[in-house]
Amino acid sequence: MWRLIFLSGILATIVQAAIITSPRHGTQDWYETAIFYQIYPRSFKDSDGDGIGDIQGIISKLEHLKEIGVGGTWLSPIFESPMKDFGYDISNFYAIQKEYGTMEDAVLLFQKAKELDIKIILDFVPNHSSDQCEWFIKSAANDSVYRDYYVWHEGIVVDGVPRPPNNWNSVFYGSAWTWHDQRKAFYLHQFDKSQPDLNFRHQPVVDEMKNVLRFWMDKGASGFRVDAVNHLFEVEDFRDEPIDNEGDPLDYGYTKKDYTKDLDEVYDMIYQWREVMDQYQAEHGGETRIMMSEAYANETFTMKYYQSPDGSRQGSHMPFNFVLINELYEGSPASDFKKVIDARINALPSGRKTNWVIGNHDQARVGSRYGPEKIDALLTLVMTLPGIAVTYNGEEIGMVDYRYGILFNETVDPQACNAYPDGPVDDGWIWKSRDPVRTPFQWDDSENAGFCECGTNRTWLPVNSNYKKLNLELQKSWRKSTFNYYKELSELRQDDTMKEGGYESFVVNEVFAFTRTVEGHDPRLVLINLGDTEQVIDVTKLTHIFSDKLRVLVAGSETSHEKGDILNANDVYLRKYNAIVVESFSEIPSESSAESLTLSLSLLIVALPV
Ligand SMILES: *[C@@H]1O[C@H](CO)[C@@H](O)[C@H](O)[C@H]1NC(C)=O
Ligand SMILES: *[C@@H]1O[C@H](CO)[C@@H](O)[C@H](O)[C@H]1NC(C)=O
Ligand SMILES: *[C@@H]1O[C@H](CO)[C@@H](O)[C@H](O)[C@H]1NC(C)=O
Ligand SMILES: *[C@@H]1O[C@H](CO)[C@@H](O)[C@H](O)[C@H]1NC(C)=O
Ligand SMILES: CC(=O)N[C@H]1CO[C@H](CO)[C@@H](O)[C@@H]1O
Ligand SMILES: [Ca+2]
Ligand SMILES: [Ca+2]
Repeated sequence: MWRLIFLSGILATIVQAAIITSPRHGTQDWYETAIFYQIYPRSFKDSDGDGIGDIQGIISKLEHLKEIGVGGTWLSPIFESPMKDFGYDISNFYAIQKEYGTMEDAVLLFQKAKELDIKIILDFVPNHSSDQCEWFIKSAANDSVYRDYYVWHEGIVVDGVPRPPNNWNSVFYGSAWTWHDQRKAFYLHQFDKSQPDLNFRHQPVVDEMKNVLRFWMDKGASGFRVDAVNHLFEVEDFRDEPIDNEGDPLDYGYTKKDYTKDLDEVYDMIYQWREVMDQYQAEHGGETRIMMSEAYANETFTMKYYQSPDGSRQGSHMPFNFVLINELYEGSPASDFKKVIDARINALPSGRKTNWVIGNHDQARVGSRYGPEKIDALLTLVMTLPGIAVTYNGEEIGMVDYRYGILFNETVDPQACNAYPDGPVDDGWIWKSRDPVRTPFQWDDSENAGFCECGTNRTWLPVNSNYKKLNLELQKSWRKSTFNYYKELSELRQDDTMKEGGYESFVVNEVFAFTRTVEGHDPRLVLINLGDTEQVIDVTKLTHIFSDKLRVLVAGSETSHEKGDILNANDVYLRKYNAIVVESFSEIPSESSAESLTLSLSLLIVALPV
């Protein structure tokens, strides 16, 4: 009797101990271990045949997101807009663009996604509105309420003609100032001239934008991805910026962005928005509403988005980490991967997670930047490095840019069109254009790649002509496809080792390798051959934590290895661009925690003094 009670007491203790082996288990918030998926709504799925993707289209494909293990999806803007910059020019922050659907559709999307445990994050574009926004029209008319909603300047009069007040240029080429005849002043626009900058030095604008956040949280949004946030403030005295690159004085890169980007006031605004979201949370309950922030900025600046330097104010949950886009390239050696990735992980404030991004609607697709053969290698990094994984729609099937397939007269991106108002004088527009990365999602090999059944209506951008060979349906039918590999990686991420395990990295020739380890589980090793020659790795020379035999957990579509293969640790063969994840293998089964628990339990019971 006594002995029985004693034993069951031990049992309870051990079960608990087994759970505690993962130190931070249960303390991580939903977003910290999630896969985020960016949907570009215009190109995802068209439900009504007009050639433009829409909200009902997204609803019809939520199962796809579920299948690949997505926890949150962020949508590029779906708000009312004249579409000069495809939704990044918002004319009504409180309404849905008609061609995308209705407010009811949006609310339905939030609900349907929630049923599948997928959170919908909306794009929040605070820096500017459309010039067709009621606020701007009233501001231009010198309306007493809206007069200071935007950044106006009367300019400098030279020979009786007003000139822009300084040398600031727009990201999309040309002066950042445009004359407005009605207001008799210039307005500032860091992007297209149809996107006047809001004046965040004016309190009513600050209040209005906080209201926008609350409005969409009330509708059911789980958070926001904040667009172009480092452009929010400019110096108050509008001084000229120093010249950075002589050459075309209308080019964005002409000046050094000392007075128009990354100003200290930006962080304060981020912390204020976070307060709004935390307060909303406290009042309404539910899971954490999150803020993701976009800023192409260096490490020092990016870290300030997380929290104030003294840690007293919180900021963005997820400042995007663009190192795999901005600091590493097709030709980067494995040693650069180690250097850049380690630096980013080491720079994090304590307890915070980074995230890994390899594409979005502004950047060449990963397969086009690194080469199609390296898609699996890059996906492996995104999915197995410590932190949050971010996928841009189409990456999961390895879509590539349609760079030479779109003609100039079919090009719609203002970044390309503005720079070439007189037509294609050279082929520079081909590289300026972001259209090639925004072509419709390739679902299957039917007409328009299954994106729409639109008869004689054209799709808003041409479908990549490679869709018969590269589409989701086809990839589902091949065992070794990028899509199936993506799914394996997604499943691999689900356990404690990947969610919270430690990280240590190594470089051997052109192989980048790193461990993921957590107490009580077999150590894992990720091996990625970034080079174009085959490699043989002696893992025992890298670290002593692995046994002599390794078991393959996942193997990229380019490798000769198969899931379940047993390899000799001193002799791991990798073809060029191969990626695999392995773990220690021993004859005594110890791979699953349930088995190791039984094992340690029986050992303990044997050891009990009876
Ligand atoms: C073509 O688009 C129009 C709206 O622009 C829509 O009314 C029509 O149904 C579409 N045609 C097809 C075949 O879906
Ligand atoms: C706008 O209104 C203010 C206040 O009434 C006035 O001082 C200013 O001159 C007006 N500006 C224009 C361009 O009408
Ligand atoms: C980032 O840029 C700022 C300003 O140019 C500089 O002070 C800072 O040292 C830079 N940080 C890093 C990590 O390069
Ligand atoms: C673009 O120009 C080509 C000829 O260069 C023509 O065949 C095509 O119809 C044009 N497309 C549009 C959308 O105007
Ligand atoms: C990645 C991203 O969302 N980029 C956007 C930044 O902001 C400008 C202006 O709003 C857009 O044109 C970009 O698409
Ligand atoms: Ca449509
Ligand atoms: Ca601004």
